[in-house]
Amino acid sequence: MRSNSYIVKYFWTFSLFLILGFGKIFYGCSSSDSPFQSSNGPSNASGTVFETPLEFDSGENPISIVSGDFNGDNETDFVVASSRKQDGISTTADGTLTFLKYTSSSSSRFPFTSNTISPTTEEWRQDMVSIDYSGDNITDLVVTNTDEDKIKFLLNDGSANFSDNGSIEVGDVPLSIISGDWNSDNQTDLAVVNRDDKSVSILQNSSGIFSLSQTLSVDERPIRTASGDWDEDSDVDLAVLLRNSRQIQIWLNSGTGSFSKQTTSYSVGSAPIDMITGDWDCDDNLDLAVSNSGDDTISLIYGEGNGTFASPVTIDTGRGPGSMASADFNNDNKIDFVVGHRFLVSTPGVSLLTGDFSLTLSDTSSSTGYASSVSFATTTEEDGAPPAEIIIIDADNDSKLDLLITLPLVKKLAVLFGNQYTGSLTCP
Ligand SMILES: [Ca+2]
Ligand SMILES: [Ca+2]
Ligand SMILES: [Ca+2]
Ligand SMILES: [Ca+2]
Repeated sequence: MRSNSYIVKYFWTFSLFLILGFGKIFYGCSSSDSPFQSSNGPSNASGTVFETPLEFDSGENPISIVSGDFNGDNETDFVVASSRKQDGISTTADGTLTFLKYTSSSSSRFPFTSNTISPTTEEWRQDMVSIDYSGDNITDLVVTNTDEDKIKFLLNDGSANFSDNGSIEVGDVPLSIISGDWNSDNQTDLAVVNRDDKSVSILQNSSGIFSLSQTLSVDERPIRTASGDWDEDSDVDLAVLLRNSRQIQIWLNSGTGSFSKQTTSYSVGSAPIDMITGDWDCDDNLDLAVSNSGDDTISLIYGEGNGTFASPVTIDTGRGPGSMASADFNNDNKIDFVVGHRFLVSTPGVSLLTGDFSLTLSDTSSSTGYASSVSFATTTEEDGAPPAEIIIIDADNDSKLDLLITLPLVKKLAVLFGNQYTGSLTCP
């Protein structure tokens, strides 16, 4: 299978550069996967809406980041997973976790101390969720073991010591995982997007033991799934984003965690990458948003509250949009978007894979409801760096929303403290 299909070679100032393990925002080698080409470098705007990035070492290829209280002190910590690592001109499985523990005695602007947790056996951990799957009120981890077509359970003893706690087979090349309570029994279940066998695995949790309850056949390569109660009947439904047909399929829940595909699907833009859910217009109906890397747009799909959605609204964003996150930065009860951008800067003989991120704020005077996006640097490195995942959180409790952005190419976690908007993470 697979690992070779992830290798794309770029020349950067005469040195061979290998980019891989980028499944979060990068898929395979078909022509439509080529990053956006540009002659302009990434944004170097820094220190305005957000403070200048602070950057912390986070393993060889940091992609996935999750939050949770992993040591029971009622403070939020973070875990970053390094999916794969460089080994000469190829890559190998890694799976190293960087645990960032909130440390009240720290005098750092970002008061977290880090330690590295190496896996027993190196694994390609492309994605991860933080959930209490065992029901002991301690936050555990579940990771995709992408090269072995499994997901793997890492049980937390309450002091952020994670032990291998079994695994379960899913489909071919599981690249992305989400959690939710599919059968409303107050136990956290899982859904796994399997890229290469065109399926989503539904896993139900019974007292910490998971079993495959359904496999959603989605006809072609899925990229993302998102969950929410689209029809407002008090059970959690799913949406599945398909890459080639640029469609979102809606799967409604019977109430027992059995999902059925709706006949209506929704079209998005070119080369969609990421999908998130939230209530963008704060009307209590959940909505969806998709980043379209091929045409530099975001598709907003507003829910009607009955399992159907309005025709997508397209808004422009910067070059090569990928991972997304949402919150209300400007406190107008409309949700705003932070989008990671990944693109190639090409000059004769040299191509540089780089990126930045943008903030798109709500603006009721605009026909789309949104103002033009504004781009910022992800890193203090002159060449910039493409984001993998973005978390919005108020990390320093000053009511201004901050960003955590994983930067695989420069092997850092960037922390950008907000210094302009006193925002809120969700609708009031
Ligand atoms: Ca429902
Ligand atoms: Ca809504
Ligand atoms: Ca807003
Ligand atoms: Ca803050």
